[in-house]
Amino acid sequence: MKKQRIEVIEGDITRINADAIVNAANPSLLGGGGVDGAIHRAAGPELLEECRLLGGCETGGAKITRGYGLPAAFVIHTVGPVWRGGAHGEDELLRRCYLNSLGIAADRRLKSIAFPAISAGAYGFPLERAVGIAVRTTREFLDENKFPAKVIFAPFSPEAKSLYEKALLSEE
Ligand code: AR6
Repeated sequence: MKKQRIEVIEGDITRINADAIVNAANPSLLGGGGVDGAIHRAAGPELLEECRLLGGCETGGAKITRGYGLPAAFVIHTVGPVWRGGAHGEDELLRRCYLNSLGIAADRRLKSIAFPAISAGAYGFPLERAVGIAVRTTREFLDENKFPAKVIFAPFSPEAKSLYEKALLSEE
């Protein structure tokens, strides 16, 4: 049951045809590099216009906009923690990114949502640890919620893909 609700699709998250894709944003919500830059480029300038109205977002929080030029109808913008060695609440803040993003998807009764590896790029969170938190938190949430029906993890490299697959196997 649970397994079918989680899928791993390697590649550019902006191409994924889910109800929502998650953006690994920064507190300004006004764009940046990495997956944030790719999402804004693919969505077009209207996304930035809507983001300007949101007034930023705290670390661990999440806010939703429309997807504009993306195949996804919505973008859920979340702000991961900057890695500062692991003793500054980074794990819990990353967990909140997943819970808050999934919570928005559940409130809206979205069927599918795709996540990049939040914080594991420019923000320096160790990838394997980030993937473990992503998988554990998502599993917990899906155990208690009907929506979203499907969660897609979108690793951006073969190495990242195998880390998701390993985490999904080891926690069954
Ligand atoms: N599709 C899927 N994953 C991607 C894509 C893509 N198109 N591009 C990169 N990744 P990062 P962060 C992966 O740096 O660490 C921005 O400037 C990437 O390989 O995008 O949360 C924001 O504005 C990595 O595994 O996000 C913030 O300032 C993962 O996405 C800051 O970076 C996250 O890398 C946020 O840093």
